This record gives sequence, structure tokens and C-alpha cells, in this order.
Amino acid sequence: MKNKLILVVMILSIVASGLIFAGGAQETAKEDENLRLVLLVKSLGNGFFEAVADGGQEAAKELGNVESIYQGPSASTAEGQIEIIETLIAQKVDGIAISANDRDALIPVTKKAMKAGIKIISFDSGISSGGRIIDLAPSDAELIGRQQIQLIAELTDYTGKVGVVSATSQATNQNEWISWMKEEIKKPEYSKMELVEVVYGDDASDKSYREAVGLMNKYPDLAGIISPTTIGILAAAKAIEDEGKKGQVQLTGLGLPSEMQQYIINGTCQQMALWNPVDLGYTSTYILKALVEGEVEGKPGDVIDCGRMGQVVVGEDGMSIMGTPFVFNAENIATYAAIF
Ligand code: RAM
Repeated sequence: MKNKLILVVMILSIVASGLIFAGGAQETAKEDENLRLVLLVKSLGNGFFEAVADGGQEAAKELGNVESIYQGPSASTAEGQIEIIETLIAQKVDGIAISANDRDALIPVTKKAMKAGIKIISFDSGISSGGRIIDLAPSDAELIGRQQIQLIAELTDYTGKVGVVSATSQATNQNEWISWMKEEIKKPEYSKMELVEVVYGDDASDKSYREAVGLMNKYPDLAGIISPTTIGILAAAKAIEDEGKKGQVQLTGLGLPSEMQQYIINGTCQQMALWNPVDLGYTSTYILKALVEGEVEGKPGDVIDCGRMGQVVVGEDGMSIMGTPFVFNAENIATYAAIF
């Protein structure tokens, strides 16, 4: 029995060394290659994610041995992302940072990718635990959600009906933020306010515009719109102006300063919040690189050096949180619009 075992081990190791030998040329070639780290976003054609891609390029330049690849489906669907991940598995990329269109639907395919040795993190819009190693949130979800209500309350004098123009109905990030908005508005200071409806523009400009118009038609006395998506807030600003509701319907949300500057200055949207998407892409790329090179496993307590962003600490359940959102208004918008 023992002899047999030794024989099996010997045969296996000969086969294994044969494989290594056969793969030798390829291995050497691969060593010369850069790490291929992908930023897989909700959908293409979104200025927010284009800024994320800029951050990936910046990190790649600093790290030297990294190629930052930007990918996304044409529409914000989980199916589109699953298809891309399947292709990336076949291409044997080294790591993928995903802004997820669905926190659960992606898990089978991301698990398959991790089994194939690809490091997976989520950023911006998370994947549930089990489907990624780390989830990098731009800021605390509770803080973001509560702040959105505070911002619209200041604009509507704490009175009246408020509607939300969100992204897709499955988006992890917007859904978390909206659940915190619903908590915040229960406080006594908002007793004269009502969150009447959440509509979904799917992070598509035309649908977001139509949904914003629909809200204003359905609630003629609407006092405010919160749109916690950069695509949605831009479409809502245009819809408010086109409907002649400027000054009557207040607007806040999460907007890209470069896209919203004119509406901040002309008063259609007097204040809104966001974080720096460039930093998000930059940090995600540093985290992926540390995971791929085995510097960290992504366990709670792990500390990851992220260049100019300093150190990122991995929290419970792989959660990492970056900072507090900026609030933009007519006074500071020009400064930020020049950056993102
Ligand atoms: C859109 C996307 C993104 C979100 C921003 C605020 O660009 O939905 O996921 O973080 O808005």
C-alpha cells in the first residue's frame, strides 16, 4: 500500500513537473507582463465612472507593473456584468474591482472567478460577502443617506413632498442610501415632510428625465427631488427647468461637479454632495494589486498602502470606508468642477 502511494505521488509529480515545464515559456512571458487589473463599472457612458477610470490609470502609472483596464456593459444590468466577468475569467486577468448592478446576482460568477485565482473586490456599489474579498465604500452609507434628507430639508424649509429619482431598482449603493433616507425622515424635525415615491431612471439619461417629469406630473405640489445618482440628478435638473418648475421644485442628490456646475450656479440645484470618483478608482487599483501580489489577504485588520490615499484598513466583513462626502454649492463648485 505504502509503495503504491509513493508511486502515485511520483507519477503525479512527474506529470506536474511536465506541466510546469510545458508551461515554462508561458510563465516567463507572463512574468514580464503587467498585472491586468480591471475596473468593471455599472455601465459605460457615465462620467462618474470615467473619472473612476482616470484614477485607475493614475494608480497604474505609479505602480509601474499594472495595466488598468476599464470595462462595463452598455446598460446597468447584472446580466451584462456577468457576461463580461465570464470573458475576463477566460482571459485570466489578475483582478477585478466591480461596481455591482446587483449585490447577489453576481455571486456565482465572481465565486467562479475567485476559484480560478482572480482577486475580486467590489467598490462604489457592493457585492454581498462571499462574492468578493473586500468592499470599498466611498463613504458611510448611513451618513450619505441621512445627509441627502438634510440637504433637501434645508432647500424646502423642512416642508412638503419629496420624491427620489434613483438609479436601478437593484443597485446596492442607492438602495442602502434610500433606506437611510427613510430612517432620517422619521425624525421630528421632518414631520412636515413626506417621502412620497422612489422612481428608477436606471442610470440612463432619457429614462431618468422621463421619471423626473412623471414625478412632477403625479405630484403637482412636489417640493423637492433627491437624486442620489450622477446621471439622475443631471436629468432631473433639466426636467425641472423644462417643466418650468425651477424655484418650485428643489433638487439635491449626488452629482458630478463638472456636469452640474451650470445648475448649481443658476440655482436649479443649490446644493448636492459627492466624493471624488478618481480616488475611488485609484484606491481600488492599489487594493487589487496588494491582493494579487499576496501582500494582504483582505482579512479584517489588514492594512493596505494606497499611495497618496494613505492606508486603507480592512474592516469587519471585508468592508472598507473611504471618507465623508463633499457638499457643493455656488461658492465652491468651480474648484471641484475642474477636478471631477
Ligand atoms: C452614478 C452611479 C454610481 C453612484 C453615483 C453617485 O454615477 O449610480 O454608482 O455612486 O451615481
